[in-house]
Amino acid sequence: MTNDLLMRISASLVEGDADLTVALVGQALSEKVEPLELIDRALAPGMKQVGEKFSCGEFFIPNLIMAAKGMKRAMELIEPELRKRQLTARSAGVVVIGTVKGDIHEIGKSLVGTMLSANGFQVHDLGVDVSIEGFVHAVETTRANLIGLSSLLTTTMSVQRKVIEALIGAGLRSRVKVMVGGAPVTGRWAEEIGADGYAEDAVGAVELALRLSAVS
Ligand code: B1M
Repeated sequence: MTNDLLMRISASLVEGDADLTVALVGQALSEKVEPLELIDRALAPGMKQVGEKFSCGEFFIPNLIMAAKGMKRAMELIEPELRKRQLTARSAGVVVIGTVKGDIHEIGKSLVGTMLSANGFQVHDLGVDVSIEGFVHAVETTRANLIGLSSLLTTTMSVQRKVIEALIGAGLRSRVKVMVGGAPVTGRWAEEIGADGYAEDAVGAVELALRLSAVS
């Protein structure tokens, strides 16, 4: 039953039927399906499929927009459930997070932010298309010990490097650990640009943030 429901959620996302996605996600939550399972086994695979269809020319921008709308509305239902499962009451650290300049993909970044806050981090989410100066300013004005840079486009990955260079220039690099992520980002890239770590997904991002906070 759960498998069938998860497949229907995924399919509704791919078809761009946001109302159906929301209804099915609501049903799954009321049937006590774990929110992370919903993301990992239904929503994320659905979005991946949308991306693949876009890549091969079967889907166009409106399909991406409709799928993103379904995903965002589904996340509005799931986020309170994730927060309810907050694992720790103590503050694990302070994180500034955002999607870099030139990039407006927000879903993955927001999911990482939500998961971090559900795990005890105080999160300052700067949004999308965040300027280099915006990141530097946020580190200056918060007590952030971590900064998270999300990038979904090959063309905006270089901005992650520029933010790190700007942090060095502002004398802030030793104060914050830098984590990077997003579909085209790899561990090798993180190493190349001098970041402190890379995470493939939101669960990995929490593990990484906890590890980096422990040594900062
Ligand atoms: Co765009 N897009 N998009 N898009 N889009 C991709 C990323 C793409 C892979 C699709 C494809 O071609 N297969 C492709 C990028 C190719 C590349 O450069 N390598 C692409 C493109 C080309 C574009 C445009 C250039 C299209 C155009 O206009 N011609 C354009 C760019 C706009 C811009 O940013 N300037 C564009 C626009 C859009 C929409 C606005 C229509 C929409 C976004 C809407 C929104 O966010 N509000 C959109 C969407 C929806 C996608 C896909 C289909 C889905 C992205 C998503 O939300 N995934 C995407 C295809 C794909 O990724 N397979 C695609 C679900 C989300 C949960 O996963 O974001 O990967 P994700 O986040 C994960 C991990 O990456 C990781 O954890 C998250 C949770 O598990 N993670 C981190 C993310 N950030 C992290 C930070 C961390 C750690 C982990 O630490 C700090």
